[in-house]
Amino acid sequence: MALSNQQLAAIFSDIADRLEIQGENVFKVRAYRTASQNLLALTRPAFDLWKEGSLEGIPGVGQAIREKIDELMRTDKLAFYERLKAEVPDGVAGMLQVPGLGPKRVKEIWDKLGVRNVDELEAAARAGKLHDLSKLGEKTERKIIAGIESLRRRATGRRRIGEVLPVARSLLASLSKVQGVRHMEYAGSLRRGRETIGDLDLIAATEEPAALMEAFRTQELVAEVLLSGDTKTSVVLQNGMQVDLRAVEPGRWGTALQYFTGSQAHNIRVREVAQKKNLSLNEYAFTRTNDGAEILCDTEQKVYQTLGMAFILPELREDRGEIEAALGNKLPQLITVQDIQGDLQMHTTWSDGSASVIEMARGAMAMGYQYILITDHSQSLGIANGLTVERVKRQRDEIDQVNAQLEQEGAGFRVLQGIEVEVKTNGELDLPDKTLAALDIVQASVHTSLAQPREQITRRALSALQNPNVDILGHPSGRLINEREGGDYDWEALFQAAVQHDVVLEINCDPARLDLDDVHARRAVELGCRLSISTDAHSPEGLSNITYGITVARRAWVIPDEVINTWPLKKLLSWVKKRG
Ligand code: DGT
Ligand code: CA
Ligand code: CA
Ligand code: ZN
Repeated sequence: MALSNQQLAAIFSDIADRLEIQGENVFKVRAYRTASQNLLALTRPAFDLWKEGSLEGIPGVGQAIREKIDELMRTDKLAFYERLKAEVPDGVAGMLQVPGLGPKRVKEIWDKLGVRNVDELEAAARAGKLHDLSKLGEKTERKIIAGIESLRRRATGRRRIGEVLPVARSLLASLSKVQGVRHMEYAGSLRRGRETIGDLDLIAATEEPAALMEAFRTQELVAEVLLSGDTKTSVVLQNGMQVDLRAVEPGRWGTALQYFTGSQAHNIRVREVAQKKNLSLNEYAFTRTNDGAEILCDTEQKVYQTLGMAFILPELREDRGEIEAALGNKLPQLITVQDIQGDLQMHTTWSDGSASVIEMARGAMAMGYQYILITDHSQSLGIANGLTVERVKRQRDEIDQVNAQLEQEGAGFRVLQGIEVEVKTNGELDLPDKTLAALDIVQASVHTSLAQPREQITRRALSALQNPNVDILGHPSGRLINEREGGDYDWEALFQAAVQHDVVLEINCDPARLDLDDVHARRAVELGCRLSISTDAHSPEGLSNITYGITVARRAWVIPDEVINTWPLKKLLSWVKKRG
C-alpha cells in the first residue's frame, strides 16, 4: 500500500521528536522536521515521485532521507524507525504532547524518574516528584499538571467527572454560605453522574439573587465572566471550564432543579406525561392548560408526584426506560455506597502502589469495610514491578501476619490475597495455575495490545474467563477516558461466557477508567452477570474513588445483590469456594 504524504510526514516528524529526546544533534533533528514539512507541502504524491525515481524533486530531502523514503515505499517499514521506537517508547514520545514540556525535560524526567508516559508523568507531578529535578520548580510542576488536563480535554472538549466534581463541591461550599441562599446544588450531567461533563450547571434557590451572582462572579477560580444577569451568570474558570449559575425563588426550586438536571431526552418525556395531564412544565412551574394557573413545586419530589410518577433518581434520567418504570412503580432499589462491604482491587508497594498492606487495610477499615483483596500486578507487567511466583508466596506471609495482627486487635477485618494477573496477548495467564489456585480471589486483566482485532481480543478474554482460577475480569474494556479507546470486544459473547463460567466483571472506579461503563454494565446484569465495584487504589486515599464506580452502577440500574462486594465476607468466600 502506497504511503500518503501525510503518513510519511508523520513518520519523519515522529523520528525528529524521538531523536530530539535522545539528545541527537540539532542539525539532524532539523533535517527530519524539514523533510516532514516539505512532504506536507508537496503537490504530488511522493509515491509517484518515487516511482519515477525523482525524489530529488522534494526540496530539503537529502540522500539519507531519500533512502528512508525508498525503504518505506518498498517495504512499508523502516528498520531505523523501528529501532528508534524501541529505544524511545511511544509513551515517552507522547509526553511531548503536554503543553510546556520540551524534549530535554522529557528526557530528564524519563532518565531520572523512570517516567514513561503521560499517566506516570501526572502521577509524578501530583506526588511532587518533579520539583526535585534540576530546574523544575513547583510552578512548572503545576503547569505540567494543567497541561496534561488540557491535553485530555482536547480529545472531546469534555472533562472527566473526577476533575469536575471537586471543583463543583468547592464552589458549592463557598456559594451556599451567601446571604439569602436556601438551597444550592450542581445539576446537569454532573448530577446525573455521567463519566464526562461538558459544562457545570449550578442551581440555587435564594431570596437575594443579586448577592449570589456578585459572589459567583468574584470567586477566586473565575477567570472570565461571559454573561451576568439578575438570575443567570456564566463564567469560565481558570482551568477553562464553563460554569452556569441560575437562581430561582425558593418556591420554584423543585421545577428548576428538575429542569436543569436533565437530561434533555428525559425532560422531553416528562413534558409528554405532563401534557397528558393537561399541564405544561418549564423550569419555573407547571401551568394548567385550561385556566393558565401555575402549580409551584418547591421540591423535585413534588414535580414527579404531580405527574403521578415515582421519584426518579438523577442517575436514571437518560430516557432509558425510567419513565415507564416510574409510571408503573417499578424502579429498582439502586445500590448505594453504604452497601459496599469491601474493595476487591488495590495495589501496594509490592507492585506499583504507594502504601503497604497494613496501610491499605487501615484505610479500608476507615471506610467501614469488612475486607479487602490485595491485587498487585503479576510479573510480566515489568514497569509495575509485578509479582513473580516467589514474591506471591512472600506476600502471603506478610498478609498472614497482617491478619494475625488485626485479629489480635479485634478489628473484625480480613485481608485477602489476590492478584491482578496479566492476560497475555495470546490469552494465557502470566502466572502458573498452581500459584493462582493458592490465592483467595484472582482477578485477570488485559493491559497490552488493546488494538487487536475484535475476534482475536475476544478470544483472548474468553480464554482467561475459561480458566477456573479466574474469579474476576478487571476493567474489562481497558479504555482510558479521553485518552485511549478500549478493546473492540464482542461484548455479548464476553458477557455470556462470564455468566457461563460464573466470572465476575469489574466496574473499575478510577475516574479515568469507569470500566465497565454504564451501558455495558447494564447489559451485563441483564444477561445475568455479577459485578464487582472496586477502586484499583494505589494508596489509601484512592479507596474513596468508590463513589465514582457506584455512580456508574446506579446509572446501570444495578441493585446491591448483583455486586459481590456488597456481600458479607462469609458469603463471598463460600462463593469462591463453590467456584473451585
Ligand atoms: P453537558 O453539559 O454536555 O455535560 O450535559 P448537560 O446535560 O449538563 O447539558 P446542558 O449543560 O446543556 O444543560 C443542562 C440541563 O438543562 C440539560 O440536561 C437539560 C436542561 N436543558 C438545557 N437546555 C435545554 C433545552 O434547550 N431544552 C430542554 N428541554 N432542556 C434543556
Ligand atoms: Ca452541563
Ligand atoms: Ca450548561
Ligand atoms: Zn489494571
